[in-house]
Amino acid sequence: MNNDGYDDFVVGAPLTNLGGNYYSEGYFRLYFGGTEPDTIADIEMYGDQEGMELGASICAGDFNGDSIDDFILCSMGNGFVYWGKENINTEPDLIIGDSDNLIAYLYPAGDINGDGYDDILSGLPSLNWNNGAVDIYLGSKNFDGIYDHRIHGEWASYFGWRISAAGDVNGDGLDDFLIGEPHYFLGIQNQGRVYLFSGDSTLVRIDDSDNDSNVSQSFQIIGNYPNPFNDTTTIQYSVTTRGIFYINIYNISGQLVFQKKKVHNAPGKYTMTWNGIDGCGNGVSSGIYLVTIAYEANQYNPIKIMLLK
Ligand SMILES: [Ca+2]
Ligand SMILES: [Ca+2]
Ligand SMILES: [Ca+2]
Ligand SMILES: [Ca+2]
Repeated sequence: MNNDGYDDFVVGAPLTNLGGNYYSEGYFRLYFGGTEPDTIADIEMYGDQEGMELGASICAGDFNGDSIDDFILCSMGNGFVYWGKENINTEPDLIIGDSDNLIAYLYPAGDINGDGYDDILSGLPSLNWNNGAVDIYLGSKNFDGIYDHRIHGEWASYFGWRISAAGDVNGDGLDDFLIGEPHYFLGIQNQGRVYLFSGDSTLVRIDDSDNDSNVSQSFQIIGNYPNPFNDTTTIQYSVTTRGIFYINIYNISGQLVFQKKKVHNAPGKYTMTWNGIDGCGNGVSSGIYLVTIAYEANQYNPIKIMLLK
C-alpha cells in the first residue's frame, strides 16, 4: 500500500472503544511490511461516533489501476477509500455510501470484467424486506465510489449476507465470485444456498459524466400494453445509466399532458403505468398520444399509443 515492495496488512476491530470516546466506535490499524516487521501500527484510526464500527470490513486491491494496492475501510454506513501511495495519511481520498445506499461490508472480487482493474462487491442483505442485493463497483482510474450494477435477491433470505472472491473457477480469464443466501430454504428451514457467478467481460462501468452517443441512444420507450387501451396502460422503457428520467406524454398537438419523474440507480428495464389522466388529474380524450423518455434535456424514441374510450 505504500509502494515499498513489501506487502502490508490491516486490522479492524469494529466493536471496541479503545479510542475511549464512543461505544462501538471501532478502530483500524495498518502495519507496513519490511525486513523487520513489528507490532507497532504505522497508521491508526478510530471511529468518531457511537456505533460507527470503523473496521467493520476492509477491502484491499488495486481499484484505480496504478499498480499500488489501495484499501477501503468500512464503518456501518460508509466506506473510506485510501489510494495506495508512498505517504499514506489518515485522510480518506473518497467516501462512498450515502443515505440511500448505506454500505458496511465491501469485498474485493478480483477483476470480474477483465479490464485490468480490481472490482468490489457490496452486500445489502436486508434490502427489500430481506430479499437482499449485491452491488458491483467496477474499478477504474476514474473510480467514483458509485455502484455500477446491482444484483437482486428474490426469496427474503438475505442474499448478499456473505460474499467471496472465487478466483477464476472456469478458466476463462475472468475472476468469478460467490454470493451467500443463508436463509434460503426449500423443505429444510434456513438451509441456505450459495451462488457462483462467473465473471463477465460485458460488464461496463456506468459513468455519470460520460454522455457519449452510445449511452444516450439506448434510452428507449420499448412499448406499452395493452395498446390501444381504455383504462390503464403499462409503458415499458429501458435505461443504460443511473440517473433521473422523465417519461413525457404529449397529445397529438404537441402539448405535454402528463409527466412522471423516475429515479433509477441502475441500468435496466422499468415500467410506468398511465391511467389516461393529465397533470391536473382530469381524464384526457380518446386519441393518439406520444410517449418519450427524457434524460438531461434530451428526449428519446417517441412511440405512439392510443387511448380509446
Ligand atoms: Ca508496503
Ligand atoms: Ca491503486
Ligand atoms: Ca475490473
Ligand atoms: Ca471465470
